[in-house]
Amino acid sequence: MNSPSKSAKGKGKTMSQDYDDLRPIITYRHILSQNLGVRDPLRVIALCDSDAFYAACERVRLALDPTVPIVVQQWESLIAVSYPARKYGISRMDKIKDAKKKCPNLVAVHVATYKEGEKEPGYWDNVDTRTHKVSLDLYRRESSKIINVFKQTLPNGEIEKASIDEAFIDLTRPVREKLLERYPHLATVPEDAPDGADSPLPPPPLINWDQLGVLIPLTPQDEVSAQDELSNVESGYSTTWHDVALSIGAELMAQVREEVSKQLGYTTSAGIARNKFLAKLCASYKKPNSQVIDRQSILRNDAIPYYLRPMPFQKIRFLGGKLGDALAKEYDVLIVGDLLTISLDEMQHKFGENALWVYELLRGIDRNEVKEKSTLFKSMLASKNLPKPITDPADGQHWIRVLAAELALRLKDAREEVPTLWPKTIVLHARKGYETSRSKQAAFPFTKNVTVDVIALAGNKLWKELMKDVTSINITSVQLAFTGIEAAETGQQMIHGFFKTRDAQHPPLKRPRSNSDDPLDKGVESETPNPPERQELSLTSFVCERCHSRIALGDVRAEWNEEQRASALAMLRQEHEDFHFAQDLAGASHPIKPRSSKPVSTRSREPEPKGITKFFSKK
Ligand code: DCP
Ligand code: CA
Repeated sequence: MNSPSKSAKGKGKTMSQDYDDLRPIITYRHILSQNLGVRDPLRVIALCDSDAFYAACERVRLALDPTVPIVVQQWESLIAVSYPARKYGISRMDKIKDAKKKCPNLVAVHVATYKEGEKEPGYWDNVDTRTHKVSLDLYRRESSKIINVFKQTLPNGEIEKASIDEAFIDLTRPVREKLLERYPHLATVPEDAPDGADSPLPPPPLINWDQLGVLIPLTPQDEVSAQDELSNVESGYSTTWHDVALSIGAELMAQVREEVSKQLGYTTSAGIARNKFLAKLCASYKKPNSQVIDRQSILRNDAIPYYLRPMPFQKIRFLGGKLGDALAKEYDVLIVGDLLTISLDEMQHKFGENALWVYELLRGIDRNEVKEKSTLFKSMLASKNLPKPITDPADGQHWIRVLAAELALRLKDAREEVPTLWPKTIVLHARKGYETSRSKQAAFPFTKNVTVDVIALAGNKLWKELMKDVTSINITSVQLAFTGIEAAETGQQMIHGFFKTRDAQHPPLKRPRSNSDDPLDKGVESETPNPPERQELSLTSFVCERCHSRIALGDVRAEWNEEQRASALAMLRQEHEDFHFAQDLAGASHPIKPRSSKPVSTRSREPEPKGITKFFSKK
C-alpha cells in the first residue's frame, strides 16, 4: 500500500526515493474503513491561524473598518500589527512612537489592563506598568468564539486549539462523508473487482481548483500556472483520490473560514495538507511580510518534495533551536534536501533512536493526532513583574487586589462553561530579584460567589504571613494563583443545585478545609481557564501545563528590560513546547518508548533526556 505507483511522477521529473509514500494505492477497504487513524491514506488536516489577531480583536471591538491601520501596544512596544498598518512598513519590532511616525493616522490601542479598584480590565488613559497589569481576556474570549464556530460548522471534525489564534482541524471524517456522497460508486466494492475490497479505487475525476485556495506548485516553475488544473493535466500530472480529498477539505475550510468572518469579523489563513506538520508549514506559505491574508494554501502530496527540499531546515519550527544547530554542524548542511542524504541509521547513531521523527519530518511524514485538549486547566495564575519593587509590606495590597481581579474574572469566565468549578487552594508567590520565590498557600474558602474581595482577602492574609518577621523587603514579582481547580462531578448534584438555585438552602457540601462564611451576594461568576498564555511575558519562568514543571530562564541578564526578558521567555516556552512535540513524535513513532507521564515538579526528578529530546529545553 505504501509503494509508489507507476504514475508517481510530477511534471515528468523523477520523484526521489526519499519521498516514496506520496501516492499510496487507495482501496475500497480504505475508503470504507470507519477507523480513520493517522495512517489513513486519505487523511486531511488543516491549520487555521487568525490574521493579525490581537489587532483584529480590537478592530472588531471598536467596530472599525477592516481597512483602518491599527496596532495593539503593550506599554511602548507593539504586540500586534494589522495588515493595513503593515503597508506603512510597521512591524512588531517598532516602538509605538516610530510606528506613529510611519503612519500618522494610525489607530493605536493599548492592550486592556487591570487596575486597582476595578473589577474588570479596561482601556484606561495613562496606563503605567508600575500600577497596571496587562489583560489578555478579550483575546481568549474571541479565541473561544472562533473555536466554537469551527465546532458548529464542522461537527464531525476534530479540533485542537494550538495557540491563542491557531487550531488544527482533522477534516478526514467530514471529507470522507462528502466523498462518498459525491462519488457513491466508491461505496460498493464492484463484483468484478479483482481483489475484492483490497482492489484499488477507479481513477479519480479531474479537479477544478478555482476558488479553493492557493495550490502550492508541484515544481518551482509551476508557480504561475499551478492554479490551473489544465496545465497540470497537460504536463502529465495525474490527480489522485487524496487530491480529491484535499479539494473537499479545502471546500469545507472555505466554508468554516467564511462563517468565522461572517459571524465574528475575523479573517484567517489556513494550510491544508496530509498531516499537522505540513498543514502548519503551508498555512504561512508566502505569508511573512506579504499582504496576502484571508486565504488558504493547499499542499498536495506530490508537491511535498518540491516544497520541502529547498527549505532551510532551521526555519522549520521543530528544527530550529539546538537540534537544528546540531544537525547543521554535524553534517554541514543548510536545506532539507541536504539532510535527505543522511541515512536513518546514521542519524540514529548520532542522535539516538528517536531521530526517526526528524528523518520522517524531512520526508513530510507526521503521525501526530489532532486531539482536542481539555479546556480545563487545574490552575490559574495571575502575575506581575514589578518595575518598581515593593519595599514597604503595606504596598503589597495594591498588587494583590489587581491580581485578585484577574483571577476573579478568569474564574467567572471559566464557570460560564463549567459552572461548578472551584479552586481548592490559593497560592501567593513573591520573588526578590531573580532569586527563588517565597510562597505561602492556603485552602481557598468555599464561596459561591468568588468576588475580587474574597480573593483579595485570602491573598492579603497570605501576604501578611509571608511578610511576618521580615524586616526589609524588595519584591520584584508577585503571583497569585488558584490551584486544584476542580469541577464537581456526578454524585455531587447538591453542588449543582447550589450553584443553580443560588440560595442558601443547601449548605455547601463539606469540603476539606472549607472555613469561610459566604458573602451570599448575587451573580454566579465564571471563563475558560486558559493556560497562562502570553500574559506571562514579563516573568522569568512559567509552569508547563503538560508536565507541570516550572521552566525558568537559566540566564537572566541584569541589563535586560521587560521585553528582552519576555522574548527570552517566549523562546524558552517555544523550545519547551517543541520538547513535548519531539516527545510526542518520538512516542508516535516508537510507542514502546513512552516517557513517564507523571507530573514532575522539579527538574531533578526528571530522568535525563535521551537522544533527540536533549535538544529541547525541559529544564
Ligand atoms: N503575540 C504577542 N507577542 C509575540 C507574538 C504574538 O503578544 N511576540 C500575540 C499577538 C498576536 C497573537 O499573539 O496578534 C498571534 O500571534 P501571531 O504570531 O499569529 O501573529 P498575528 O496573528 O498578529 O499576525 P499574523 O497574521 O502574521 O499571524
Ligand atoms: Ca495569527
